[in-house]
Parts: sequence; structure tokens; C-alpha cells
Amino acid sequence: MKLILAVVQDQDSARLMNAMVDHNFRVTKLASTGGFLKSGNTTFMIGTEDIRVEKALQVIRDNCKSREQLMAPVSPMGGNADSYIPYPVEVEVGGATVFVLPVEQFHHF
Ligand code: 2BA
Ligand code: 2BA
Repeated sequence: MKLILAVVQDQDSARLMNAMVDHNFRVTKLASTGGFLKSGNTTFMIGTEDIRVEKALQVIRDNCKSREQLMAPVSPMGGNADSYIPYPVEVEVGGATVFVLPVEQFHHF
């Protein structure tokens, strides 16, 4: 068994959830926050048999797309405000960041 952790954009989360359930995957969705943009994203936890991992990755790939997102400028902390450039920076946020972990034990009490 494997545990798939997939960090996706909020805009894709409802579609991905429906697609995973349609393909008979068991899923738990968590609200998460990206460290860099400090804005919300969604983390999916999917526990599945080894032979279904490829299918799960395909469903994730098909339902998540990358987008440009604007990063708000960070004001200087007591620094020199003269060199501070107050415009937002564009960052490409990926469709999904996915980790596949081995599951040592699975219990369902
Ligand atoms: P839910 O996905 O909302 O599922 C609630 C209950 O609905 C499940 O209880 C199960 O009895 C039933 N169920 C879910 N998917 C089904 C399906 N495809 N066919 C028939 N019945 C289905 P539990 O199995 O006790 O799961 C409770 C919660 O634990 C789940 O909520 C989900 O959030 C999480 N979960 C369970 N197995 C998981 C897994 N393999 N990976 C990730 N999360 C899992
Ligand atoms: P954030 O940390 O908010 O990052 C959003 C996007 O900002 C990233 O997209 C990347 O394009 C850019 N970025 C992040 N850190 C950067 C840095 N130090 N320098 C320059 N640009 C940077 P993605 O790579 O597609 O990541 C999307 C989200 O997936 C991340 O949101 C984070 O929540 C998660 N993530 C990505 N890699 C991870 C990892 N190795 N471990 C845990 N979570 C990760």
C-alpha cells in the first residue's frame, strides 16, 4: 500500500475530489498553506494499493493545471525603504506537488 500526498491549488480541488471518487479512490482532503506564497492550497491524502498508484497519478495530472499567481510584495522590516520595489512578482504555481510514501501499516478501527 502507498500513501499519496498531493498539494494542489484550491481552484482544482473540487474537480480533483470528484474525479478521484469517480475512479473509486478513497480520499481525505485537508486545507493547507504554502510556505512561499503564504496562501491557501489543498492537500489530498490518498491511501491506495501499489498497483493503483499510476492511475491515481494520472487522475491528478488530468485534473490539476499550473497557473501564474501574483506574489504580494513584502515590505522591508526596518530596512531601507528607498531600495524597496513595491510591485507584485509573478510566480508559476504547479498543477500538483505529489509525494508517494510507503505505508507500513494500515488500520481501520
Ligand atoms: P469519506 O470518504 O467521507 O467516507 C465515509 C465512509 O463512506 C467511509 O468510512 C466508508 O464507510 C464509506 N465509503 C467511502 N468511500 C466508499 C466507496 N468508494 N464505496 C463504498 N463506501 C465508501 P471509512 O472507511 O471509515 O472512512 C472514513 C474517512 O476516512 C473517509 O471519509 C476518508 O476521509 C478517510 N479515509 C478512509 N480510507 C482512506 C484512504 N484509503 N485514503 C485516504 N483517506 C481515507
Ligand atoms: P508555496 O510554498 O506557496 O509555493 C508556491 C510557488 O512558489 C511554487 O509552486 C514555486 O513555483 C514558487 N516557490 C516556492 N518556493 C520558492 C522559492 N524558495 N524560490 C522561488 N520560488 C519558489 P510549486 O513548486 O508548484 O508548489 C506549490 C505548493 O506545493 C507550495 O506552495 C507548497 O505548499 C507545496 N510544495 C511544493 N514543494 C514542496 C515540498 N518539497 N515539500 C512540501 N510542500 C511543497
